[in-house]
Amino acid sequence: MAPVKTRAIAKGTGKNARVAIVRARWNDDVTLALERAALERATENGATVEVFEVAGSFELPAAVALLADSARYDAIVPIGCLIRGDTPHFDVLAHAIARGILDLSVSYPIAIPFGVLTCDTIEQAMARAGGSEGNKGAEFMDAALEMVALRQAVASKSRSSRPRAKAGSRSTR
Ligand code: DLZ
Repeated sequence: MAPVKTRAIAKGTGKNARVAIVRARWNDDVTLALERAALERATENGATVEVFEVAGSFELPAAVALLADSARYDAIVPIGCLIRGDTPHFDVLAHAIARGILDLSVSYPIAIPFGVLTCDTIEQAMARAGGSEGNKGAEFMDAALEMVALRQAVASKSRSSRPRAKAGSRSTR
């Protein structure tokens, strides 16, 4: 039998998803443009969105954890932009933030994409925030909504494959 291929997301799958965007203010021009595209994509898909701000990308994992603990959201999209400077600061931050967000994404039952641009120059960042390379903010939101859809698909498959209790039988739990 031919294998069945299923893509997790179809247009509109994010309908009714509750989404938080948390944006770092460092490199404001870039992060505001990313936020705009993410917001647009979420509303196009019927999600409801709340937007939060933090100072810099380093604060993003802590903010995501706080929002995740509230249990109010199906997806939390952190948005930041790191630009390489003259010191090793960029590498330290980039690795710590990526690790922090990865750990959260596998610890909470919530969609948490990696929404931080790591660029050598501001020009590279602007190119990815609505310039020649598109707007990664929309892609971050697509990734989040796709994970929400995947979670919903897995939950409904588990429900439908669970054996039903016989009438009159009592649960042992
Ligand atoms: C300090 C700093 C530097 C040098 N560069 C950036 C950057 O390119 N992008 C960014 O989002 N944040 C930067 N920050 C700020 C840190 O993320 C953080 O806000 C501060 O170290 C305070 O914790």
